[in-house]
Amino acid sequence: MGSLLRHAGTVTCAALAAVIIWQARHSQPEVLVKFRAEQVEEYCKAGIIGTGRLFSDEEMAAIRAGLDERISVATKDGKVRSEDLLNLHFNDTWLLELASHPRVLDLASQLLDSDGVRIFTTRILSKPARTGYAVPWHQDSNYWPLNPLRVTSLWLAVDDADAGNGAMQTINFTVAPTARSENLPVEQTSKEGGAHFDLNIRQDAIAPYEDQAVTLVLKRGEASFHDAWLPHNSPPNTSSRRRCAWIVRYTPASTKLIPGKRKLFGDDYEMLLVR
Ligand SMILES: O=C(O)CCC(=O)C(=O)O
Repeated sequence: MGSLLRHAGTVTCAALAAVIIWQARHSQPEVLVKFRAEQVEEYCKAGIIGTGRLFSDEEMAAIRAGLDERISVATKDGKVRSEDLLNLHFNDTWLLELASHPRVLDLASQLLDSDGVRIFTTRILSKPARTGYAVPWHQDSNYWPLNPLRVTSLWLAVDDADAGNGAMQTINFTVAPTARSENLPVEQTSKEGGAHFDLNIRQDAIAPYEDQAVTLVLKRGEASFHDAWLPHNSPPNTSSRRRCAWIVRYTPASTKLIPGKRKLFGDDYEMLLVR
């Protein structure tokens, strides 16, 4: 497994132990088809759960090739960064099928405790080697005008992800219980912008928890699901390795968009019912 580095400050024993426990709990040789009851319980407690291996090496080779192709087409003219490839599934059947993979929908359905599942958004967030951007501390809940605001996000590692190449870090609900249902104070860093992170948790609000952040070290083909309210970030990728993720947000069938709150989600925004 990759080495553990802390985003800021030194490695603490608690943080190191948290990562070791994370890795031990979430690695298994076979692909995961169903969460055990204790995994669902852990998700409810912590706001995040690892799937271990979600796709086989063979499946991942095809997924990676398909995503690489989309990245190269979408970034060809240099107008959009590979971190910001949002909602391509609306015009791409292959991506819609990937987002609707039955194994993933079964797992999302378990975590949402809902037979019916919608795709809310998809994103390819591929941090190129050396110049990959940092994602600031945020809660997704701040961005999403949904009622009820129940979302689980699949984060599939398309490349190995570790602290060296900008893996995601989380502050679990066990550490910051108020974050479970409240937005921590934010500062708006720029005007609202589609794929950009502009509602960052204020430094003074995140500081008390930062030394207990967990780095999600995942091998290609492994994944995690996180809750909409979970505080998370990721450092820049200054390494020589790319760090690419395929991210899909799922809601229960009953969740509705509240139109007019954010530009990206207009009256005609479609939350596709896929199960
Ligand atoms: O991939 C990352 O570094 C951040 C992803 C993220 O913010 C999210 O999935 O909500």
